[in-house]
Amino acid sequence: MNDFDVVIVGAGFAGMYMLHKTRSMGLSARVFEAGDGVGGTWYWNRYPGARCDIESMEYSYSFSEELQQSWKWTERFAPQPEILKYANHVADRFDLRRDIRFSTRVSAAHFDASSARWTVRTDRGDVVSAQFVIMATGCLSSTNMPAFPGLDSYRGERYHTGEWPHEPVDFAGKRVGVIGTGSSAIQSIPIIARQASQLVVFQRTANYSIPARNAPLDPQYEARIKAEYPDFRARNRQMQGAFGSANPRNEVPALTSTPEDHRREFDKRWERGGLGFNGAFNDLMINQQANDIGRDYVAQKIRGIVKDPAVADLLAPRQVLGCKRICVDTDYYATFNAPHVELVDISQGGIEAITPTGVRAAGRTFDFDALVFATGFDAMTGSILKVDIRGRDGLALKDAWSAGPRTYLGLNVAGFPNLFTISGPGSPSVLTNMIISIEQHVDWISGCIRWMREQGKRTIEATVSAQDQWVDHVNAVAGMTLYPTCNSWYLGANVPGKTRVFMPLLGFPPYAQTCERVAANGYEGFAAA
Ligand code: N01
Repeated sequence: MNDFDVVIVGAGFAGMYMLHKTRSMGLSARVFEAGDGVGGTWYWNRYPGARCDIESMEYSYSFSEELQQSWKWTERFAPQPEILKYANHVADRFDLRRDIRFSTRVSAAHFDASSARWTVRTDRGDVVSAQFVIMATGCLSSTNMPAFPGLDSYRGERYHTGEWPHEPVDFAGKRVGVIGTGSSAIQSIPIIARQASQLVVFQRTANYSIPARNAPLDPQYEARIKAEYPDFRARNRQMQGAFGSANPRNEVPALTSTPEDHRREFDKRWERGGLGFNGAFNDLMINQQANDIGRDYVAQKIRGIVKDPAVADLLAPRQVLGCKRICVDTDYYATFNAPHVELVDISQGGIEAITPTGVRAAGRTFDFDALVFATGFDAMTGSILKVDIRGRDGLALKDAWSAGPRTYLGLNVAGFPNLFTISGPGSPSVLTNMIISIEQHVDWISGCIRWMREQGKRTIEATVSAQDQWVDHVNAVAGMTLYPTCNSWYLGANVPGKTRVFMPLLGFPPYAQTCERVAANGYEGFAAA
């Protein structure tokens, strides 16, 4: 059996930086990656129109000044192929591939208390031992394919946005159905519509989408950022979501502002485009009445774009603005003005069945040449729980999490020594610029391992009481907001049977400070032996 200091599961942005960091500490590491290349979510999500909703100058590693100075983004919001190219560039630049086993999925990780080591098994028969196991499995990497009746009977082409083929898919002249209206659907629908002869979109819940206003990256802006990149990064780390310091939240409540103020601020942000729309007022996520003002603004915008009032009405979201992650699009709403594009409301009956030739829904039957499932992910816990993880006394992680994920700091689970989760549930993760959260976690885990070596400790694990308090804290923070009011994937509500728990923690800066304090106090809340 091969012995390593560290086994890392996944070679997305988290796994790559973790590998780089462990190597720089002189530790031996092995990464296992299910795909045949690096990039994680950007390796799998190759659907038409896939691009990041965080601006390019921010959605990249900050740990290497040489890297951030030398890489050139071409657009304000980077498209998936360019982000994948960047991931490959990083892998080459830091010579990462030699420690990554591609096309290999970790199937099990079991802890042995007597040796204080993990035994890790893969679907290709590898059995390796490691002191530390680090789950760098990504938050949105386990696709959600609902068990629609008749799914397997379908005879046409079938795609899931989260597992898109590597070869381009040609929809020219085809009748296409898209199920779902989340970010993936909203990005791909306008492009599919340009090719397809007929496009039918099945919508269960109308979503909020803000124009991206994507454009070639302004060279002057790029030069300005690069002239002070470390300061720019530092400012962004002070933001709630670790991004967007150039367009911060307007620290004024909507409730005490006038209708003219509302229009001016929302107009400004709608014109600027992107996720900053949600920062128009500081009470949007904590006060329903304030949020209603934002909701009505978006509905009125949709009515201005979509010509058929009945379609515009269907597209106008009802739930709290920002409760589900808002989408960022190019021409999404306008696509429904095309005569060959139809929106079908399935909010009442859902998809009744998939048939051999298409879909039955809303009391009608539809025939398609191709069906696109844009039905999202088993977020945050899906990929972790796919691995048979057993901690002390054979405790299975899926049992420890049977009532929803429980972690301390989103980094470790009581009873699972030396197992770390990068951007795990209970950490800010998906509510932030993921790469910055990843860096913060990797740096913290590395510091912890270094401390253990210095102190001669073999194991570290969260205490049950620290974990209980942390879970209560994450819930209490979410409970002060409107986030828990809708069926979002943040709550696991998109996956039938998944326990409804708000999984990410709001607020990057206080979280990062807490992690620093915990470390400075000798890893407070952890037991090390
Ligand atoms: O997935 P989603 P996504 N019957 O879960 C519908 C990130 N991302 O892949 O809302 C019928 O948002 C579901 O309906 P409902 C980003 O963080 C980022 O689009 O549950 N419909 C919904 O409309 C994003 O939030 C980018 O009622 C069903 C859709 O499928 C996250 O990934 C781009 C159904 C799923 O939407 C997930 O986005 C893309 C059923 N049984 C993704 N089950 C960027 O821009 C589900 N649906 C960086």
